[in-house]
Amino acid sequence: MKILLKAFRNGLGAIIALISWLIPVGKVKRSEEEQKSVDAQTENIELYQFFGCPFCIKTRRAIRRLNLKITKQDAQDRKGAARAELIKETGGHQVPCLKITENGKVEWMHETSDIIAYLDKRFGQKN
Ligand SMILES: N[C@@H](CCC(=O)N[C@@H](CS)C(=O)NCC(=O)O)C(=O)O
Repeated sequence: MKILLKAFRNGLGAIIALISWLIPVGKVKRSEEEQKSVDAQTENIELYQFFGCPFCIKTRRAIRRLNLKITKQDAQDRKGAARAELIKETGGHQVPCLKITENGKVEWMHETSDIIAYLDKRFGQKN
């Protein structure tokens, strides 16, 4: 029964992910120079996530809209290093979780709305 529920949840998640991927997003446009600066900043940001989690899909969509190259880490794989790191550093496996490394300090940010607000504030179009 547990396996069936898991398969259903994963299947549904994959369908939602596919639909979200198919629906176009209006991407933020930047000059080449601005994009390079943003790309350099996002080298220090990673998203710990599950592929089919609706909150993660929403976060990935915001990342696409903001035209950000943020590395995604698969925190679903129970044997994976990303999940182990997330549990070790945050005490749990809630996703999405944004890892921000700045000036040698690491911040782990939970909550979809907080993550999107942070990315919008930092990388959104200011006009
Ligand atoms: N309030 C959170 C909810 C996130 C959430 O429920 N994520 C689920 C996956 S869809 C999760 O991390 N479950 C595992 C856990 O809570 O440890 C948000 O908006 O980001």
